[in-house]
Amino acid sequence: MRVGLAILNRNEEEALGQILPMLPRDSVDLLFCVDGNSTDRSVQILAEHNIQIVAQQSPGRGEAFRIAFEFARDKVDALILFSPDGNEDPSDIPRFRPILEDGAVMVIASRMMPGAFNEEDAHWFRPRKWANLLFDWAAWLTWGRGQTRITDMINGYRAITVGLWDDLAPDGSGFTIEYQVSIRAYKSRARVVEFPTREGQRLGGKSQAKALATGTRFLRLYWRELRRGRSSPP
Ligand SMILES: Nc1nc2c(ncn2[C@@H]2O[C@H](COP(=O)(O)OP(=O)(O)OP(=O)(O)O)[C@@H](O)[C@H]2O)c(=O)[nH]1
Ligand SMILES: [Mg+2]
Repeated sequence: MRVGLAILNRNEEEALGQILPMLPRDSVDLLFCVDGNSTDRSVQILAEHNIQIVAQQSPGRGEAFRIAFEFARDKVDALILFSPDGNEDPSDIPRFRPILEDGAVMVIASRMMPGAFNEEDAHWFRPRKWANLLFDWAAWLTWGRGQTRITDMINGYRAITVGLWDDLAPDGSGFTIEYQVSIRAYKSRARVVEFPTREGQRLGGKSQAKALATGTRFLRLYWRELRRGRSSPP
């Protein structure tokens, strides 16, 4: 099985320099970065590390996912999506392949299952984690009953086969893309497997996910998927 690694980056110059040397390059068959029009030194740093850059014209993570699959579809069988901002542990990258080779069509690094660590676990107030739990349970109760519950439906750190991506045809924008892919995976009863990960702290740079606006978009997406039912694509 050919597995590619797609780095999704927008203005992460501070983290990139630390994270890129830690990538286990030998464990993947293709490595590239979808850059969302960074205005900092990201592109130079990526080039210094010999990483191919695929340009992204319109903004948002949904668009970045679609560009990554378009670029890689005839080169690999599955793509690992990776954010280089310090949240995701590069030493997890080799863990995806054996699970894919075992037949999973989506593999998620979960910050929510037993043995995992969420960046908010160090505090008592965990608004993002609680919102995540709410969205996870709502989707499972609506579409997932009878299937193994996905504990971290919104995490970006995951591998998806090209076949599943095409079946689900996700059109979500921005930060809703992961939730939409996870919901549609339930709808099509796809084989999703998770493993526990440790979420790190952001290494500089700025968050691009505004909590309230993102939460509202998640609610809208949930409603849209509910109205859509189980049509094809799901
Ligand atoms: N290619 C591309 N990458 C993006 C875009 N928007 C965000 N990203 C990247 O996606 C990753 C996740 O975005 P973040 O802003 O860190 O969102 P988050 O992880 O929910 O928030 P933090 O807790 O602040 O880390 C980062 O590596 C960003 O650089 C975009 O429009 N295009
Ligand atoms: Mg982040």
